[in-house]
Amino acid sequence: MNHARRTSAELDELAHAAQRDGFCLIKSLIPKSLLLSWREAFAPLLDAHVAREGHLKNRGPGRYYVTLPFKAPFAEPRIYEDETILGVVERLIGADMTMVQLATDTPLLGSDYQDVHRDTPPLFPETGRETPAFQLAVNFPLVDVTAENGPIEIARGTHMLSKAEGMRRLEQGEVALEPIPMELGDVMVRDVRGLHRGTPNRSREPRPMVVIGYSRRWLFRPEVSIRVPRESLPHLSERAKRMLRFNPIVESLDGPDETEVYQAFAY
Ligand SMILES: O=C(O)CCC(=O)C(=O)O
Repeated sequence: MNHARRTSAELDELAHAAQRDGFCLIKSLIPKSLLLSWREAFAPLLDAHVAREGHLKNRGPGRYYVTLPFKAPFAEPRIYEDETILGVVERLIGADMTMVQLATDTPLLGSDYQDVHRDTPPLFPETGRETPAFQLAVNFPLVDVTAENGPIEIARGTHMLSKAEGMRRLEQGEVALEPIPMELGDVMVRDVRGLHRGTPNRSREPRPMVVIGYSRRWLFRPEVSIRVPRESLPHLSERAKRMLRFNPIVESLDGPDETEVYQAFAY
């Protein structure tokens, strides 16, 4: 699966970049053919989501957060157990981390700039200081992300600052928001505390960005989960079962779609 298997030193370097900048980019990691099957399977899920709860507009106009079902093609160990991805993730949040989120962020034509935000509050707000990473987003797009279709913008290095200090540095021009273009197949490992925002998609095609959330072993995020079908359990590796251990096991993924519970997302 890995186009070129990364050495341990390369994984150290990627993890170091993420610790320094708040994110790192892994180029050409996932085969495009796999992502094209995701894109095809995702289109009807997006349509159904917009029809069902598009009026909520909780991510901003023309922008949708859609949870993916843990079944083919999305339940894909060649991605969520990819050795390069997990090598970086484990270096950042520990080997016994958990996988807790499988979803997408998609701006459409008509979307706008989001307010600059982080995806989580600090662990210890009363100290005014940040800690090592505890919550990561592994992001990869289902299309090429260009200047036109709404690249995420991130302010490098702000994950280790309080939000107030990060915003001050942005306002004073000491740091800047950088658009992050990505090609189909590229993967970003992102500390979700880095200040960032979504930008407008000015094209006619949706710009889906997958997010797989990984957390330190002691972190519980009630706003996200992966519903794991019981019938999939015998097919999961021991590592996958361990990574998924805090998620609900369900008898079926069918049934009425529930309104997305991950509504409050910006801190
Ligand atoms: O998908 C993106 O471009 C970023 C969206 C985002 O930051 C959010 O909705 O929290």
